[in-house]
Amino acid sequence: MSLRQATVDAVIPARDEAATVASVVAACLGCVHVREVIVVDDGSTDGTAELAAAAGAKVVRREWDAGGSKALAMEAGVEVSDAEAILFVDADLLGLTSGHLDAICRPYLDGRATMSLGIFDYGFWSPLVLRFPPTTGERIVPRWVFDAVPPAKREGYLIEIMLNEVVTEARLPISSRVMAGVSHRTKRDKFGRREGYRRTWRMFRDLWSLWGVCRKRTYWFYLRDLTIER
Ligand SMILES: Nc1nc2c(ncn2[C@@H]2O[C@H](COP(=O)(O)OP(=O)(O)OP(=O)(O)O)[C@@H](O)[C@H]2O)c(=O)[nH]1
Ligand SMILES: [Mg+2]
Repeated sequence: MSLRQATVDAVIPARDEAATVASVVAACLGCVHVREVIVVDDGSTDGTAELAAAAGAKVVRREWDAGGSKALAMEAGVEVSDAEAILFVDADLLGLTSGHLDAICRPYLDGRATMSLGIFDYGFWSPLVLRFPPTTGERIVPRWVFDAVPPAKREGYLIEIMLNEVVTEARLPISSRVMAGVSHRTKRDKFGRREGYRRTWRMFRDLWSLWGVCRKRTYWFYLRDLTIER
């Protein structure tokens, strides 16, 4: 019996993820804590929305935003949900099972963590990666945490850092674990070598731009308030 009787919806931002979206939706639907699975697509041209709907997700389309944005897709998903907590999951995961998501949700529902995370399986390097500032897309937070990120800071790939900041600045407990066997299709897999590296570089450049914007103490609070679970 969980301490918190919170409703949880899964929100999956997806842009051209036809190869993996159905299996990710299935994993979310199988998570014992998840009520509804919401896929937010903007402008996919590969049938992502149709595959997600066929797999049992509610699909939200943001076709008016030609550029697309992971953060704005997450925002649109939160807006159509009235759940007390949101389990964010990327649509490009390989090897994800419902059990991984159950394990992410549990510390939140037991009241042991305000934010609970799943990290890719990096094998030998996982213990190190678990202690990096997390940029993972797999995390559960109460909706107030998402709402506390100012709209001006809901930008592309930076959103995860902003969620970290809300939780750490409030000195709230965080839980993290390795999702054994889970990886994702990288940008090279999706777009080919050249375009893949270009997009990865752009993402890291955006993340690097936060240097000097985010307070360094946030990372210290993160480490201090972190519990690593199996
Ligand atoms: N709806 C929507 N989803 C997006 C957009 N950009 C990224 N996503 C989704 O957000 C999730 C994470 O995006 P990725 O591009 O895989 O980012 P990443 O995993 O952090 O980066 P890599 O390590 O380079 O793969 C995936 O499910 C994407 O489909 C977007 O513009 N719109
Ligand atoms: Mg990815």
